[in-house]
Amino acid sequence: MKFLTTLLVTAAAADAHYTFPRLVVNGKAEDRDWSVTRRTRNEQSKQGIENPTVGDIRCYSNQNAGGIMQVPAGSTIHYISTQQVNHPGPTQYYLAKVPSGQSAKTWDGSGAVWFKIFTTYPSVDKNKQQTWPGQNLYVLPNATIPASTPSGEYLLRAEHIALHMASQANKAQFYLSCSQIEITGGGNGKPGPLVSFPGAYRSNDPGIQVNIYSLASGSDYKPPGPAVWQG
Ligand SMILES: *[C@@H]1O[C@H](CO)[C@@H](O)[C@H](O)[C@H]1NC(C)=O
Ligand SMILES: [Cu+2]
Repeated sequence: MKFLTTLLVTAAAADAHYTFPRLVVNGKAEDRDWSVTRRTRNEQSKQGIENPTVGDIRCYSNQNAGGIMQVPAGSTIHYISTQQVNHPGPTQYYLAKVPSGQSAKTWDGSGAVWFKIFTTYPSVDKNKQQTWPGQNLYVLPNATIPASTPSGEYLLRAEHIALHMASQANKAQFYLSCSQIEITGGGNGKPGPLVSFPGAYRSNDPGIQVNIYSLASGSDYKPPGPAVWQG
């Protein structure tokens, strides 16, 4: 039995993929995994999504969460990962405001409702060695909820795109989670551009089908989706 366990652990470590079951707001994590973050379909398999045009690209969830986390506007957020985020690629965060009369506990996030608040670029040194923010950590990078985001309930979508094999079509891997939050103390900003999931990404977007090893500088990378809303 012990031998079998060792074998399984070794097999899992060989290509460790990940889920993001816990949102952290200003250093305080949600009470337990999947309490405000919607449980994802790959909870066991840890498999990424390879086709960014499928319905799962929105939240990858098979279940809504029971709670809603309060997030003061201007907060620092990140996610805890179940495994080391060992693949190269960007981390992006999006928000979608829950329509009035609906709840973050049940709303599906459909329509052109998502705006991007954060993305990352690699740094490339003079030996062409590339590093991405958060790479090899057990957390996703920190981002700020813009202080001018209007108060109210939102879905927060966190995404890490693994690009190590992405020079082939449909070989980028999308790892993601959505959390149910309520932004408090917000402002009068007009978030945008707004996009839908699926819809925002195509398989051959230059940030999705890309040979990252030929990037001359980090800013040559083109993150998929809309521009970041600056708040
Ligand atoms: C990210 O934010 C947390 C607080 O939520 C803080 O403890 C941590 O030091 C920050 N990490 C970095 C790399 O700034
Ligand atoms: Cu992998």
